[in-house]
Amino acid sequence: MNKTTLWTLLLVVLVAIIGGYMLFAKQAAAPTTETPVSEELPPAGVGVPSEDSVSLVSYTDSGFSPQTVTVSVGDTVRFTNTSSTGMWVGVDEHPTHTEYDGTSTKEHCVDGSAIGGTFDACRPYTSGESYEFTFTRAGTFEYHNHVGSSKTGTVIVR
Ligand SMILES: [Cu+2]
Repeated sequence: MNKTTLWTLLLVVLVAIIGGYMLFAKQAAAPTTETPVSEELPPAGVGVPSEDSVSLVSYTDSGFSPQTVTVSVGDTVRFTNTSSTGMWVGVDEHPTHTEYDGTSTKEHCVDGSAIGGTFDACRPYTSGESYEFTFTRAGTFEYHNHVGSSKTGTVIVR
């Protein structure tokens, strides 16, 4: 083996090493360009916080449960009738329902819903129906079932 053959062999080995390295580097670099895409996928849980601002109250034959809920201004309370009777959620005082905004049932109930955003369902909800109200003012609001006024509850808005 002469000197020229040795140098040629060395050059071939060197080219093979560099070529192999470049090929490997290209493959190794590929996943890093795809990583940001997979990190953009998780926002699947983004809808969870808005679901947290809805408090659930169920109305059974023994009354409202839980009896007292505490929420923040802007939060919604969903009252679901799971009883065998009607559920007309209305802010105290029975029967006028004035303690949320000063207006009475005769003033704010029009065709089965409250105008002006007061805390009054304005009609009996049947079993399985839900009445939702979003509290826009702070305070302690006692309420009752207008068609079964011995059943009461309290919403504290902070
Ligand atoms: Cu009432």
